[in-house]
Amino acid sequence: AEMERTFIAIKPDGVQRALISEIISRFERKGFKLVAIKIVIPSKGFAEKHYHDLKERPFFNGLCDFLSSGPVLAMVWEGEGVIKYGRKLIGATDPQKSEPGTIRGDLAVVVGRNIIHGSDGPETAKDEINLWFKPEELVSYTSNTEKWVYG
Ligand code: DAT
Ligand code: MG
Repeated sequence: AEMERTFIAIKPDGVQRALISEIISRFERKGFKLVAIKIVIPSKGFAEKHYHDLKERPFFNGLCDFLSSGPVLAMVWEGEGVIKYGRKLIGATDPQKSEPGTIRGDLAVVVGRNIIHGSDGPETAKDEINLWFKPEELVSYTSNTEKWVYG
């Protein structure tokens, strides 16, 4: 299987709303593998680095204030197609447009409080994993479910 990794973060609203286990469950039950996890309060400067692609947008400052306003659950998930399918599990950026069944569709209401982040492609996944985690924080292991998930 062609394994890839993506960066997934539960934003301060998701943590405060006690949605950590609900969100982790959706990735875990799908068959994806958790290879890194930690809870951190990012500084404003760190949030600006994370969202550097959006620095020209009018909501950039508020977005970075929000991301640094409380604990964030940072994770790396591994699996075949996990970058693209992770985005599918998450749903559209605006929860009003997210389908029911998606994380944002089921659990969030407005774009400014959409509870979760997921890398949008292979390049950003690599960059975001490197920004949030040291190499030694990523754990390589064989899951006993692999032969049942992948055949
Ligand atoms: P996504 O998080 O789905 O990758 P994005 O990268 O375009 O979306 O934007 C990052 C975050 O910025 C998004 O999760 C919520 C916020 N955001 C995006 N568009 C916004 C808007 N029009 N108004 C307020 N916040 C917005
Ligand atoms: Mg994005």
